[in-house]
Amino acid sequence: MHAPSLPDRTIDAYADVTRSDRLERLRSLADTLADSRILHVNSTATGGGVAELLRSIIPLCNDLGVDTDWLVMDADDEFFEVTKAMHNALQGSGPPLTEEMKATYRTVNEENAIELEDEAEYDLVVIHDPQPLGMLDHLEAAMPTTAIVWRCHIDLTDPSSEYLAFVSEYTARVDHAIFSRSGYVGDTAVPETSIVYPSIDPITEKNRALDAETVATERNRLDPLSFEDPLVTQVSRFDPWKDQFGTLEAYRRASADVPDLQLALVGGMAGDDPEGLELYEQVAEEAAADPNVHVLTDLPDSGVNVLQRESDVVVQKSLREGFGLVVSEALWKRTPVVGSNVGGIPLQIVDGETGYLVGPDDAAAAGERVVDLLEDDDRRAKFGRNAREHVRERFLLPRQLVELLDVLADELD
Ligand code: UPG
Repeated sequence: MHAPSLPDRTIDAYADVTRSDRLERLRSLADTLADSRILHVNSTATGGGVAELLRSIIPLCNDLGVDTDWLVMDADDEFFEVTKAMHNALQGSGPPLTEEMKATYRTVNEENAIELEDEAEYDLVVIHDPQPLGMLDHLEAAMPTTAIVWRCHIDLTDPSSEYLAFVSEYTARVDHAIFSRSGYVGDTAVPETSIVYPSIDPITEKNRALDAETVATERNRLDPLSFEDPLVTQVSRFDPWKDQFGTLEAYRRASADVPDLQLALVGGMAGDDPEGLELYEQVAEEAAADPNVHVLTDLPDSGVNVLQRESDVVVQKSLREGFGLVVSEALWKRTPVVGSNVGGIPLQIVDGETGYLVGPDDAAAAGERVVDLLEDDDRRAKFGRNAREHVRERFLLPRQLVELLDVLADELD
């Protein structure tokens, strides 16, 4: 296990974007937890939504006086191939689950859990996603008084029953499980559950307002992409559920009406996702023939910020999506989003008000909605204003933190 380095955060920095009663509630919950030691465990320090959330939540909890650590599992590709299969199968399709895969999963989890024995005693451990759940086998014996909360970030609308049964062997033994939507609990064996929507952090380099000089620098760096011509962007890990091929199809449909349209497909590789490189290569190959399609990897957060801010429309054509931080990231920057009506996306896109929802298999409809928005500057501006307010109230970090600390305080009561 290793501890990622973290930025500084102070709760005062959120005063401008948070109702005062919410801030007071946060401080009072933090007081309740002041004598507790809390640990969050996940499987990657970089890339992807879970790392994005923890990078803000952990320092903010500490600023509030709640002693909170974050440790990331150490594992090799063999383990991550098993857990990526698990992730895919829990979202809807994956290979058969073999005894060998289960053995790899258990061994790596045990090795990581043993390392925890040398760490200080925790009152509560939050396990993020299925990868570290197997640590329970060891933790139950080594830390018998520690409360365990499972935080599930994935879309469990239609999971493979074989994998769900395997994961349920563990989830049945945690004290509490948190899901991102009520529809995800389904047949998962869990003692008690809460629903907490994820959130974006408005003060990070990715989401904060940028001065004109930074915008100009990032725009130059993105050359030959032009900000003078219409631009559609999707920001996603290279993962089959993000459906970059569907986004390409939607772009082609839209280009028939808007010939100078450009598409930016921005993606990164998460440390726990061995599929990413292969998918990136397939997407890049398919995009290579069209000079108006730009497949961009490893952009700095300020570059992602500029693209989400300066694109005319953002697309999120996922086939499954636990929540989809990228949707709120774009909406917060007043950019309307055309997204699939799956998982957490419809919580964020109010159809006809902050963007448009389309069926996950309907790339043509996505393309048509992009055209509708590109052809109407006033509608884009109006949706952008609505989008900012929608996210301000519902999907910023202080709201999520209140709900998370509420669950943790209950468990430690
Ligand atoms: N990102 C980058 N650069 C890239 C690609 C992605 O910075 O090139 C960031 C992106 O800005 C966002 C994060 O990575 O902050 C991706 O988060 P998200 O859109 O939420 O997707 P996942 O990585 O798939 O995150 C998982 C779930 C998702 C959920 C999230 C938190 O799949 O649905 O919102 O966990 O619960």
